[in-house]
Amino acid sequence: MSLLITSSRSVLRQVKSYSVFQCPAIHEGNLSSVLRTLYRQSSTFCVGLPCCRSSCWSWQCDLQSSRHIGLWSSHQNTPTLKTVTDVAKFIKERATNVLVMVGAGISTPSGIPDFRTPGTGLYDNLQKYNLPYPEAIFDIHFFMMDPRPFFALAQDLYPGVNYKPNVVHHFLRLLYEEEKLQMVYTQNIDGLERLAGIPDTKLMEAHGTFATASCTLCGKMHNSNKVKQAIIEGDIPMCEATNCKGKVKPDIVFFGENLPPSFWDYHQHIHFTDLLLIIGTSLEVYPFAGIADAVGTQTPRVLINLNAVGSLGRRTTDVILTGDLEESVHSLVRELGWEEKLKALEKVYESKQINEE
Ligand code: CNA
Repeated sequence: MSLLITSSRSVLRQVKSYSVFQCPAIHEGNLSSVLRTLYRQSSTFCVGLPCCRSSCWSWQCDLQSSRHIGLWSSHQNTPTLKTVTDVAKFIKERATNVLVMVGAGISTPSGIPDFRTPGTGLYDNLQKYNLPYPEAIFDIHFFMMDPRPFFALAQDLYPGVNYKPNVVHHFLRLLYEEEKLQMVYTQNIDGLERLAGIPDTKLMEAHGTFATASCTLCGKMHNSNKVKQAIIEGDIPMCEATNCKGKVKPDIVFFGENLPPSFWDYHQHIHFTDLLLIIGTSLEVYPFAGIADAVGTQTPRVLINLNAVGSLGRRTTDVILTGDLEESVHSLVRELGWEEKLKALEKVYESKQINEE
């Protein structure tokens, strides 16, 4: 079955003369809500999306489910958002697919330094590791020669040992609970999004994870608990495969290594994104930073960061909330009227921790 879902009459007029789209059934209505139902029910469908020009029309194939999704572009009024109040109103009333990009900044309130903040950033504090240059700590060629600096950092950063999620992580979880979250794309390797309870299906750890580990020579997967134990005890985990003397590394993506293949699924997600939320990143690391520019020009982009970064500010649909990100997130939560819900989530997290100890 093929379906066209659109709320725009002009799209309907155009689509009838556009022969690629064979749409025996046409459904008008709110895109996001109809789409969710259809995604479960139909095998093939095409959708009307808020985009601007016919040059944006494209066909996409959903590889995971082999369902063909025709993407149809049309104009749709996007309100101009200026303040945190506007952003909250948009999330409450219009958004069901908030795409989130986060970086090291969101973990600074948990006590983990980011990379580049002068003075407190990791790059300014790596002297103890005797590195030839700061980025060497995540350089695969350097790691093969001397893995000790990385393992010393990993010992400190291991998820669930020294650090816990903060208000930003809990807010992301709340977006999920409120059925507003499309996906969190994180550059962080500290695992705090997982600890906050964001499920795998909603999380793309673009720069890898400590949750799995494999041999840097033969690629054999290793038991992540054993690897964790070794690293925490200050040992370097070695491959257990016969005749392999490779070092085992948590599946963190180093400079010079490929990102997980599913990272590239963002090309499909962005067609369904109502709002892009970017928190605590300098947007300097590619290809991750490319997501920010890939979203449609009509999609509001909201940056919560100490300062403006990347191309944010160049589009009329951009909102930039500078300053301390914890404060900005608190005021967004306040405007959303979610303060009590957030507190409840934090409490659940704390009591779970106590029970596990
Ligand atoms: P980055 O380049 O260090 O940028 C962080 C951004 O956050 C900067 O623009 C800061 O101004 C901003 N920021 C920091 N603290 C605050 C605050 N309290 N309020 C407002 N803004 C703040 O880090 P990116 O994530 O952009 O760089 C990508 C690297 C960093 C990825 O490869 C990560 O793996 C890597 N990294 C991760 C962690 C972690 O897992 N927690 C820590 C350090 C580095």
